Amino acid sequence: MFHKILVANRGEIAVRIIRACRDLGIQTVAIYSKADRDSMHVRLADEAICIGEAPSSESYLNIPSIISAAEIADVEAIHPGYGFLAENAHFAEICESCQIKFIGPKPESVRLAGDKALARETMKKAKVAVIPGSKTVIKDQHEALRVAKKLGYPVIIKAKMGGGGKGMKIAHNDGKLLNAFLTAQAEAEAAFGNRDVYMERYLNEPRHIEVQVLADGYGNVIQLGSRDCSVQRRHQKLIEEAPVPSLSKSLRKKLGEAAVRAAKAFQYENVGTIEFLVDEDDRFYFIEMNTRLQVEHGVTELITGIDLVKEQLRIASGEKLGYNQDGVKFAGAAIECRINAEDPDRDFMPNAGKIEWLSLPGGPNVRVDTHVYPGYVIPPYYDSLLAKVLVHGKDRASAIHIMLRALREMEIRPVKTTISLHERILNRPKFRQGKVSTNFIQSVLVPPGPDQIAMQQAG
Ligand code: MV4
Repeated sequence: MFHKILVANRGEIAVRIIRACRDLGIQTVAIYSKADRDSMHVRLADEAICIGEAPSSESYLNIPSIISAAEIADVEAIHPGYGFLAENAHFAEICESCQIKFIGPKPESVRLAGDKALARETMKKAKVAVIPGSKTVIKDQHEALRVAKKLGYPVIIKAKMGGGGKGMKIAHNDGKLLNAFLTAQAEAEAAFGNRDVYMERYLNEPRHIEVQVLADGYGNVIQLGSRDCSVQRRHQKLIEEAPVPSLSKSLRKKLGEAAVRAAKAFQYENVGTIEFLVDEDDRFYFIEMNTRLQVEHGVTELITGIDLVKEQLRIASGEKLGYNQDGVKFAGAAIECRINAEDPDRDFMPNAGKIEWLSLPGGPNVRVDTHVYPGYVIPPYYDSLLAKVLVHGKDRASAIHIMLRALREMEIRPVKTTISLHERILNRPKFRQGKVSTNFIQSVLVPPGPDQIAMQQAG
């Protein structure tokens, strides 16, 4: 096992990784930007190195600075967390070339999963269903028309190097296709530096279901059940839960088996997630593989009792999986609510500033993963996630009640947060029935008022 690792991240996930390391007796080195000087992860780590100015490009995305910090602190490995460089194959390669273990998959797996068009072809070979679509990249508008005609409308155009919904464009007919195609190419170029796009038939009202996989360096691959991430706004997940409710036993089994086949096809190592869409007829399709620990990993931990960050560290240090598939037992239901510093009544406008009052929920079956504390000043430079509230109940109905109790206990003043939105969602009959699609959130959100529309129009 490692003696000392560098945590190349910030916020709640940096705290989460430091805690797992401390449990395993591993020394930790935090990196931080000047804006994060007073952050919790800096206080909790054994050592901390300031690596640059507040903007991510000058700090948490600055590969030379991070590698220099790792060399100075003489660490054996780097944990990238999620976001930032967690799925950057180039960074993983640089770590390996500097004899620093990247705590995650091999760079080639990151690269293979990162090319969404190539990933589809890899899945077909592994007999994992993909959504009917183009065999490769769509080279021009004439080909786009041909492929769309063959698929049938509506179609969705996606960036080859995209993910998480960025650069996706939906077209409902030939008239809309050209603009969607050209816009998707332009957005892909701007966001990913690669304009290549591919096309799929668009699934209306799908459920967004993902399966957690765990793979060691000796070919052992297991799956740790499913998570439902359908409650999301503009591809930002708000609520996640495990297991997925209202799934038949056979569909649950088929999803798990498909996820293991997919991980093997990517020659995967470490913790990863296979994302599927499930249509109204319970047919499921692979859409992406995430080669990182996810924000929502905690709900899987709560129903399996497996600490995924510790498993990452064990696998990266060369250990075999501590479990086989039969050894994984599932118990109860878990739900996570993401508490963001955003105002749901003002179109999720982010708000930064000082936390003057903070009361966090607690008690039986409640877990809060957070980096905030009374007096903490929320910086405006990074994502708006303040805390994750996770609960575990004997079943889904109990988990919902425990979550409502926890949210009622929670107060962060004067910051506007998503706490009240979560209470609204959890009280919706459709959510309680346990079968919401990715369109559900629209029915909960407050439509923007005339002043907001005016503000948006004013830009
Ligand atoms: C789709 C889809 C419907 N049809 N693909 C891709 C990125 C992933 N995170 C979500 N993605 C989707 N891909 C096909 N062929 C629906 C989604 C999707 C979604 C799309 C638009 C708006 C919100 C969404 C939320 C979850 C899934």
